[in-house]
Amino acid sequence: MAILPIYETPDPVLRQISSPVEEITPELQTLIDDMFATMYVAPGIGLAAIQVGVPKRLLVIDLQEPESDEEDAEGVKDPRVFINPEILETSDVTVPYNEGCLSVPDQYAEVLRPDRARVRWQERDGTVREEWIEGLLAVCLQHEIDHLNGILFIDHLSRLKRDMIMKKLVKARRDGGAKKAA
Ligand code: GNR
Ligand code: NI
Repeated sequence: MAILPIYETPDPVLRQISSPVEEITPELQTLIDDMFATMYVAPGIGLAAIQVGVPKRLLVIDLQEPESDEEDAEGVKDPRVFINPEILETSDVTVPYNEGCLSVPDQYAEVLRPDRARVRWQERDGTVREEWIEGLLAVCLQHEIDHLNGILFIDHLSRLKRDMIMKKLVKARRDGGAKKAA
């Protein structure tokens, strides 16, 4: 399994609108495996294909993954695959959640989103499913579906907050890709 490089804002790749998956091929299965490997190493709880440069309507989520690439006492892995996900309906109730994004590294801000969403998608074997989704899965799924539409969580913030995050990102990079240097 390959660990793929993750694109970061302001790379225009992240602004592409992803295209529907037409056929579930062995290559797509490999991409899914690579996306999980990449997400676990990052680490993150979700990853959209466009974040690794593939403009397809495909995303993976594992809410059980806190900060390690191994199973631990916190629980076992719960890998979920969403192919061609569509939000059919959302509740009128919105909840704030302090979001982060692997494509906006180390920056966090509260985003308001509907607390429940009725979603239709295909599993990795092609099975079509439709369910009301809630809680952290609803937050994460809406964040990932935004990626498929070229939207980042910072787009939901005020211009002032977004500019502050972009400035901090530039500064963090200038101060030496701290993560790798440290
Ligand atoms: O790892 C991630 N954590 C997260 C936290 C709150 C809301 C959304 C997310 S998704 C993010 C990984 C990512 O960037 N997915 O696109
Ligand atoms: Ni993200």
